[in-house]
Amino acid sequence: MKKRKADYCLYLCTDRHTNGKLDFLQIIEQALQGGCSVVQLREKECDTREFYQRATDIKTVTDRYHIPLIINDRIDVCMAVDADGVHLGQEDLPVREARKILGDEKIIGVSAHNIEEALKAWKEGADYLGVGAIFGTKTKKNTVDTSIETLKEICSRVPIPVVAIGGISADNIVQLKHTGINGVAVVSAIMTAEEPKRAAAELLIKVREVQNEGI
Ligand code: 3NM
Repeated sequence: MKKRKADYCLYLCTDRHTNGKLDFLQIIEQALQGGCSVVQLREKECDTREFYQRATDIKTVTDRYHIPLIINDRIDVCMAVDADGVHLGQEDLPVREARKILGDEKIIGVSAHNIEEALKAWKEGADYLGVGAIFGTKTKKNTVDTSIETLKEICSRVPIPVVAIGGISADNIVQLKHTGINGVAVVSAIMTAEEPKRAAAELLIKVREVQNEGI
């Protein structure tokens, strides 16, 4: 991976709630075989040691596929396992402070729900934005609805990659045509799929279709 560069077309955020048939690392591996281009380890319910262990385990898989690993919220865990970067929410450390700790080599992504948050994150040095929730989602509570119009405006005014998130499935990606996004981030569409590899491959086809028609 070139310094702080990544392909954001199909961004997998992990979740513990899976299809119950495959184990966590099997799902990640299948998702990568299906074409996921970035993985974010997202853990909300475990202690630091377990988070660290899961990060170590998942990194052995992402490294094998040469896919960037992003750690949600936890700068310390990112540094401990030498992941490729972190993803920060609006309640986490500001980008400038995170950059001081992480240095110039690591990717910093930020969740933004409106144009002000997006511009601020970009100006402070974020490498990409996650913008949502675009569609209804059962995966995360207390999301902020973000319209496709807002998504489009953010893409036109912020010169860093933008990834749409929230309720995205192979059926609704088409609605993101002409918004200017660089990719989509999904949790349940892959983590709870019967066949994660096939699910990822189908999502990727849809993303490519949209890209070809002016994403
Ligand atoms: N962040 P699914 S929505 C992790 O709006 C996350 O910032 C969101 O899960 C935001 O693809 C979300 O299953 C969950 O809908 C997305």
